[in-house]
Amino acid sequence: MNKYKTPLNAPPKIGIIMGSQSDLPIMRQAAELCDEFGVDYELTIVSAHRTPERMMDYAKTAQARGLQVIIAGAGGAAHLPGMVASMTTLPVIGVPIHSSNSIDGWDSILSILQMPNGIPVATVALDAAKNAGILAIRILSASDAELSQKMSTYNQAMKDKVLSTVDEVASEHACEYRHHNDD
Ligand code: C2R
Repeated sequence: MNKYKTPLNAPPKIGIIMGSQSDLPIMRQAAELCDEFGVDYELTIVSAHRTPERMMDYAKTAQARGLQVIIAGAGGAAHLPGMVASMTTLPVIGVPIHSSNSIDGWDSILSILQMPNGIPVATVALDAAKNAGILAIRILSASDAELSQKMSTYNQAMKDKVLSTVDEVASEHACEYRHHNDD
């Protein structure tokens, strides 16, 4: 029994952790993205500062429990992603959170981004848990053709959506430019 696992049907490939329950409204977006792609994940609260032993145990057992990528969100003095990365060889994606104790978000960004050489944390934009989810799926897609195909479909849908707005805007505002691949 995986003690960090939320009730799911398969062993999770993506671990989503955050320093506090207050991060959940943002971090939930990574979980929703995994749901959209049908990739199992586990989601829980782990804090380097407040639950250091739990953080160490989580990071050290992550790979053996079947995880392939970890997404870690934290705000303010955001040590969680870097500390987790220091205790596993799995790729760690950090989500800086604009939390209530964050001055303006830069503190969270820089504490996750400015890692010393040797222990990288792939840092997404402030509160960009959705992009963290996309990046995690892309990492898995490198060795999963079906998932890679789903990512292509996802990108095509995004492109189609943007191009439909081009037509909408063109009906009200003249523009000479049209790319030959737009149709
Ligand atoms: P509370 O809302 O619980 O006071 O937390 C959390 O990620 C949250 O954004 C405020 C903020 O503190 C952050 N926190 C960290 C860590 N643990 C909690 N940055 C850590 O270990 O890095």
